[in-house]
Amino acid sequence: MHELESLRESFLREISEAKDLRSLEEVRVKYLGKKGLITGLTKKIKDLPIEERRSFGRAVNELKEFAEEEIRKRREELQDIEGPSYDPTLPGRKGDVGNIHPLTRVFNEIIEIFVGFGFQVRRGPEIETDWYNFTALNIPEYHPAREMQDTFYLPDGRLMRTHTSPVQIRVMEKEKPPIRIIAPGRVFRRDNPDATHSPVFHQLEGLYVDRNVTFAQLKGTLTLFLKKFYGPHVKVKFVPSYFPFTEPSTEVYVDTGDGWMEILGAGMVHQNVLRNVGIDPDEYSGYAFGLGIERIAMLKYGIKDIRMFYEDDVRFLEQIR
Ligand code: FA5
Repeated sequence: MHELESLRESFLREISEAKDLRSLEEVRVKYLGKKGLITGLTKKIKDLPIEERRSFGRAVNELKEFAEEEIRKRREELQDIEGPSYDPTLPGRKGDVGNIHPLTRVFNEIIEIFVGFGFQVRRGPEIETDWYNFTALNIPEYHPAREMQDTFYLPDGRLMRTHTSPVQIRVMEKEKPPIRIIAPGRVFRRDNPDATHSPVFHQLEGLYVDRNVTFAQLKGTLTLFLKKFYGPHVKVKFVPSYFPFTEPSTEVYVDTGDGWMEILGAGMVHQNVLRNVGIDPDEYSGYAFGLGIERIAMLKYGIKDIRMFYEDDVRFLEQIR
């Protein structure tokens, strides 16, 4: 027992004399290491006569736990004095953070503006029937407009939608005017890829049907949208156009700085389309528009080639935040 007491004293003296972590570690090894002094005592327990084993064993274990705890406390003290073992003035390591895809970003911004105007978001399927994609939109089977929107067909005769306009039909079939919706989504065409065309691209449809909807409202809404999206100084022009499902029809161009770029088609919903969904054209009128999302994004960010959006090159993707 005397031995334990003097061991405890020398141990306490030595750890208080340890002035840095390294010399503390030496003390730890001296007492608690594999061949340490305290460790040595625990090995001796089994050689003692049976009546001494228990009390000696307990005392040694107590000393061992005490010593471990004292080492831990002293280590903390020394760590506080020495400071952290790394350099806290170095810049942190940055992990790679993901980024929202530019097309998603543009979609979100556009949706937010139109929701602010009172439009609600609706979605339709990417696989469509001939009826929704063409016939109900006043594009009968042998109409030349079908050639401009050639697409990919499934064996059962269904097709990949060529525009978001079929969502107009789906919504008007189900809902009663006033209808004020937008429909974002992916569309497909048998177009050869080039700098401004992709066989898979994105559109956002808009539809407003109510009593007394006018072309002036269409023009005002689209102009206000473009000012909110591109800024108040954007230059816009409305050019007469033709779509089988609107009459009259227009295409909207935006000044890119070197020339005009067509970004959307629009017009007053054709009376035949209203009849096809059981809405009385003598009571109601409507306007509709379809924005090309890629073109709108290209204009906003000065992107010269549409294929950049689909190549998943992070050097491109991380620039648009
Ligand atoms: C249509 O798709 C009509 N559904 C738009 C519409 C809706 C008119 C409602 C009237 C009422 P268009 O084929 O012009 O129209 O395409 C609309 C926009 O999609 C174009 O202005 C263009 O920005 C974009 N676009 C068309 N083809 C491609 C393509 N291959 N790649 C990328 N963008 C395209």
